[in-house]
Amino acid sequence: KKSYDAWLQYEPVMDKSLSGQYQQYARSVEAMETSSIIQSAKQELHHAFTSMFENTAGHDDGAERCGIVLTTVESVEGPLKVEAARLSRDGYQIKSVLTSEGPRIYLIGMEEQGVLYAAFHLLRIMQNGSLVDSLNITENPTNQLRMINQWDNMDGSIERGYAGASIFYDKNGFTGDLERIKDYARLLSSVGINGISINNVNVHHVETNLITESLLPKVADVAAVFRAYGIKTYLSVNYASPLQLGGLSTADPLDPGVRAWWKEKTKEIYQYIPDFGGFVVKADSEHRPGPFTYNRTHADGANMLGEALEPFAGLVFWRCFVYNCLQDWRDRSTDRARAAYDHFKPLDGQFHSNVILQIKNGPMDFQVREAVSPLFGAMEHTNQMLELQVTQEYTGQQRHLCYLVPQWKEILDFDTYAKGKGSEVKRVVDGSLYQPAYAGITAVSNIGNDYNWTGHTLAQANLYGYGRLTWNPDLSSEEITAEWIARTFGKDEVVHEQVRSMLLDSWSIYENYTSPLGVGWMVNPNHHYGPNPDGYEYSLWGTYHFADWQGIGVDRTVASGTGYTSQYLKENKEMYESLQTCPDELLLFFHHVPYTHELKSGKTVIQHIYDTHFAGAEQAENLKTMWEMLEGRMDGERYRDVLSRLVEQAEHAKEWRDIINTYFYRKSGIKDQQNRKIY
Ligand code: BDP
Repeated sequence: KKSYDAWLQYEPVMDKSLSGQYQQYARSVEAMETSSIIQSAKQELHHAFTSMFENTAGHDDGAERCGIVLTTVESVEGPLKVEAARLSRDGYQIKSVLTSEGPRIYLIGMEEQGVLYAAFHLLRIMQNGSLVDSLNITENPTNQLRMINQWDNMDGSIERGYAGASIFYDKNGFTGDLERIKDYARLLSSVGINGISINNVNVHHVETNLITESLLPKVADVAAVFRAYGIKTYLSVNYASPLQLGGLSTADPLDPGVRAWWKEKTKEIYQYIPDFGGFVVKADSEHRPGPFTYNRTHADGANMLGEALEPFAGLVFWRCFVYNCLQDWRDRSTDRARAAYDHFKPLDGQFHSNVILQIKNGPMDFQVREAVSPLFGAMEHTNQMLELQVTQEYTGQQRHLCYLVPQWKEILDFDTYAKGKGSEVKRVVDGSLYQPAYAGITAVSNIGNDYNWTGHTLAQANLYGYGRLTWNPDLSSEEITAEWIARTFGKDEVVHEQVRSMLLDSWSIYENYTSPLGVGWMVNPNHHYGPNPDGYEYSLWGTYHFADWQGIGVDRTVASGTGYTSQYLKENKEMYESLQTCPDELLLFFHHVPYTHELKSGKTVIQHIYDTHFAGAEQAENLKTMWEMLEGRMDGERYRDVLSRLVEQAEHAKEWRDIINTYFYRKSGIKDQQNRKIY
């Protein structure tokens, strides 16, 4: 099925002259090395060429001394070698060369994974129908760690998963379907992902056993599949493992017995998986155990694991999503948005060199709109990693179209001013600002065992775009979108134009009919789908918007609120602190204002709410109409799948519109200037 192949569609090349040119190369694929990664590259090329050309491509190594040559810098000779020496670890070159024996394309990787990336890149060029006879490409990834986090549970469910069950687990064991996992590895590797953690950050009783001899052989099988695609395997671990698995009476990170236990355990893991990546840890958050139980800091906890992993060059991803979810907001002296910074900033410089702090993009929780976490750039002596959410928990759960690349671009381009102007988040996490030992980007995956991976077929674009941005955060939303459409749907210009504008507008459309002006939430408790102005499981007092009859918003200023703005550096602090300079879209994130407060747009807050909600519901309806114009321009399966979701979205957008508008009308008593229907 086309939806299963996602963006790895290798359509027959119809253009005779292009096809002729490609086949000159495709008829022989020669590899200078044998290794599982190089095999994967060859396999992918072979698979692609078989479906692109009528005459199956030749595949005999060395049969003809022309065609495509796969090689690492080490094995390449002459001038090619000298030039390739500028590559970084995962970098590669693609070079078309006319030799005495005929034309050749060299795919040269600094290491093997670079060769694989080069193969995927060459195929991308061919999918796009571009010429390949004078290629001269050098690519180095901007980010060193380009990760994905599965939130899969061993019972087969996926925390915040909206695309079926897990492809890894079922009934508290492994599915054993390594073919499916391999196809996932192909998708990930094709966009440059090089690390994956394969279980939920909430590590329950069963998953705690993943690091025991009963399950490690299975983890090793999965790791072998990913290894062949240049992807390292990581596990989320339970901080309290020494209690559950080791029979110890404590998990105190300073207890010698506990430390010895983790060292032994880690050694054991590496016996099964010699290139194991390391641990992801959620501690002291939402009922997970952690070092606070023992009056220890998060540096104590993380460093204990860091030391255990160090002999094997493993890493610890220690999550900064630490807050007191039981906090009662009658006490306004604390603010959830402050929590990560308050906990971690004082620990700067205390973390082991292989510990990386994994920081969610915002200080709250993956809302449709929130401020960027002030922790970025605030810890000069600590490895930092950005955590995004590809799975659409608060952004429509893959039932609504919400293309997140434009949101991620804003986050990456946000200037922290940590070292003056030009200290964007992307420069913090690519390591260029402070030169930390490790840095990068990670994200929660949006895939499951649905035949199209992501439930909503167009949500494939989020996974694609995420990967591309981790490779190169300077790619524009437009470039990424155009690539994805061409690779997924081919060259039809009408499809291209419609899908492009649908995707690029979808985030703002979703924002329009959901929670306004950065206030966030307003969703149903627990599952977080659909409108509920006061719902949220961790707040007994309505969600965090403090709406009453006079006004709305969270006062996070130093002057009169929680003081959260003080966590930013001067430029941003001043911008957010003042009502005059705080951007409209984050107004209610930073300020509590009367409904009649006038925005920079000239509208009052209440009128803005009404207008955006009416507009958003109309825009959602329009997405459906736009898609309907594509009937007959693609396979029926993908057409119908997307259509059915857009129908649902249009309906639910109206529900959002009515519930939100009515809520604020009843609170404020202020009428819509245009007298539209509010219930
Ligand atoms: C929230 C999710 C929750 C996750 C948590 C986390 O609602 O399911 O466990 O984040 O990131 O967004 O740990």
